[in-house]
Amino acid sequence: MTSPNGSTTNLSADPAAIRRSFDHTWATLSPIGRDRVSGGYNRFPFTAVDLSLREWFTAEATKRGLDVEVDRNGNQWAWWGTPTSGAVATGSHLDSVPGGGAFDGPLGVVSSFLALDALRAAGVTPVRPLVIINFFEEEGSRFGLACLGSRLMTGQTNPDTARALTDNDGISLADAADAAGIRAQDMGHDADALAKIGVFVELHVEQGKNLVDQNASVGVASAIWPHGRWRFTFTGEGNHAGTTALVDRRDPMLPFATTILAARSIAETHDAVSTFGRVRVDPNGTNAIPARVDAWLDTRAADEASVSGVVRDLSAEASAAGTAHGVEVEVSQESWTPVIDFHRPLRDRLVATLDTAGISAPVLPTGAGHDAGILSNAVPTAMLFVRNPTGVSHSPREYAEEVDCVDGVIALAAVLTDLLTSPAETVTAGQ
Ligand code: HGY
Ligand code: MN
Ligand code: MN
Repeated sequence: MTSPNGSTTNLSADPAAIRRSFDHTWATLSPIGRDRVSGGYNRFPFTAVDLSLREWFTAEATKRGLDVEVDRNGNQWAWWGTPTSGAVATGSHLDSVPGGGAFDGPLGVVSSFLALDALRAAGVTPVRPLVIINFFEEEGSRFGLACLGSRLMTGQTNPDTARALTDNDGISLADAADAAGIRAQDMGHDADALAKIGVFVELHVEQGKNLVDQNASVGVASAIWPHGRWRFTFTGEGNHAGTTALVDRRDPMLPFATTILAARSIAETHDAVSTFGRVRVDPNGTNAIPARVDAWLDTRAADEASVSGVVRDLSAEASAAGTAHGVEVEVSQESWTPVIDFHRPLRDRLVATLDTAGISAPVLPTGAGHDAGILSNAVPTAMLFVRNPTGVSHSPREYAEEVDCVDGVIALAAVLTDLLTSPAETVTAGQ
């Protein structure tokens, strides 16, 4: 294979060997955090499951002779070569949404280790180090803010705000991190860590069906849709479900019900998607009219104006419904990610490298957020997608065909080979 820079590398990846190694590696990871009944995954940061995931990551790295370190924010780094500036970084995350699928995140981490194996089998001699990163709390499932590990590292989240984030049991990130051995007081912008990264490439299962529609096993990301999370709080009056006349009620569930239905119709008008997937009812008793309802809106669209339009119109609708029922409504933004356009020269380089390797990879946008998107504010980043036959994600039904996963490893290995054997100026500038 001849890379765009003209260096030839016989990345004679052996699909059968990769498949065997994939099966073995996947089998060691799969049981961790898996619900025996639903088959879904509950992998949340700074929990016993997370500790097992971190131990798995360290074991995979150690058996490959990689040096593992944990950065000030709790992200794990596995180094092939001496940590210096301008390294080629890859990896993804191991945490999940509640009841999530097996591939979202872990496919990128497993593929990174196997791509490293393929490079070594092909005798690739890197001119710079490779590092595999496991970012923590990418899903924001425990503390409510997605891509927390990469946001902290790049300074996109105030560390004091982050440390005060709490989970459903009221445990703060600071306390959970300290209990897990990560010094919460050290969390924050990590210029030293960022300086070590010349370029970051993340492989991820596609969360959609573009690759199915284009009959391709691997794709390259062009952009991430702007998206965010808003908390809608409906405050009424708790009371007895059996003795309170309808006219005397200030039931927050009613304006919330109006708001859920409006979220769908308003999303349609703005050509967006909106979801209320998480609700907290206080006191959540069958025979008690709720005092308060907290609900989280996740809304996304191809452009930022559409997302803002959804939030603006839905907030107005929620307030009007609240007034009609004597319920106070408060809307607060909890996270926001502007549109991410991936580094064009690097993206085109990946497409060219894959083409040279005989892999025709379409370029496609995604509505899903990723650490690569957050990091793109600080270093050139790119993403590879692996075909998802059903497009389903954030569900136990999420899966990818093994043959496509092997293609993903081969594609990642080809891309890493090019980036690891190219002159520095072509990598850090992504030229
Ligand atoms: O929510 C997302 O888009 C990502 O899976 N964290
Ligand atoms: Mn996800
Ligand atoms: Mn993910």
